[in-house]
Amino acid sequence: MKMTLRWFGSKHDTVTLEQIRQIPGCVGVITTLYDTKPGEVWTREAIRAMREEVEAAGLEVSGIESVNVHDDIKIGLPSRDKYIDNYIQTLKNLAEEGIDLVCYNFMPVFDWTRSDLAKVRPDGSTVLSYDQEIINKIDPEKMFEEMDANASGFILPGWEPERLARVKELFEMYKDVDEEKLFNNLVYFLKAIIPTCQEYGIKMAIHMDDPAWSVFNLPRIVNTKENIQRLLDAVPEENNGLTLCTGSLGSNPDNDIPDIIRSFKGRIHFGHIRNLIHHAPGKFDEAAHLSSDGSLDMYEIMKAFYDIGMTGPIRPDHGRMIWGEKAMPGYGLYDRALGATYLLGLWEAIEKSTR
Ligand code: DNO
Repeated sequence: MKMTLRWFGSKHDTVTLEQIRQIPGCVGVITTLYDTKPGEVWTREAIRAMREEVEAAGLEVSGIESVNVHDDIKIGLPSRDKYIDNYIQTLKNLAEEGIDLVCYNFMPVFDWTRSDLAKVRPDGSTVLSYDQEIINKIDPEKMFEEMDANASGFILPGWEPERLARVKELFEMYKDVDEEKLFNNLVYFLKAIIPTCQEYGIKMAIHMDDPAWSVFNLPRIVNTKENIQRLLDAVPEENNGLTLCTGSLGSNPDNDIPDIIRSFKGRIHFGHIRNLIHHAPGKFDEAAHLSSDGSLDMYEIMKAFYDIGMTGPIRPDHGRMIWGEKAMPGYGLYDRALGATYLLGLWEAIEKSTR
């Protein structure tokens, strides 16, 4: 296991590489070219500049989150082949710069969704939170504006403004895409890219749906043990793997996360580790990483990662906003640094007690 932190690049992140370098045990960043749009080819030069900046700070680029997938691929339009070719070229360029892990998602229209980006916890920290009853009252076309208005001026990952302008059109375009079609389009995409991934040694790691159910009646297909298994079976090459996100899967209490981790040994290339508190079905707040602060058992989760021999990167996912920090919701330094240290502590204890 390798401890990493997500970093959005010096132009977009309040957290610096120098700060990340001082989190004990953190060896790399998971980053992206935040200014690129889905469907574009990432140039070697831009990738190299990013890699060199990270390496100059004494860290490595442990993976990309995300190379976003163009909607035409998710919808299955004839133009998808052009965008798949571009995606393949980006993968080759990344591999040639020594980057071999790519996280992506296949959620239509919206990426991760929350009803509140700064819910106040009893200790005065603020967290991301979700309440289906609130979401039900929001006009889906207004969802971008809601998220944007609450983002404290930051561009949220997956909520880039150019999508905002097209939200009506996007809903229209996805009108006939049900779960079956979306699944087939995902398989089509993977079958097209996997030969390149095999040749260049790239691990693709799909992110789970967040939350783990359909939002605004849009189809969602990566959120239970069964549908993940189906996806892994449909494209059985190891390069077709997962970003195991505990917060996304854990939004549905029926998902047994340690069991899911153990079941997909060899296919989990990346881990997002986060805790949350369930209040009622469809209603949860994010929490500190510490098990006792939320509903997930972090010891059991880390133990499962340990037992499958996880060698890939993991990162503390969304942190609370604490100590007066002003940062992108979920992505401040302080609570994620606490999370990294706690998770590394669990790992050390598990390792030493197992030996
Ligand atoms: C939110 C993130 C997601 C994730 C994408 C992966 O904080 O977990 O935006 O990066 O879904 O493509």
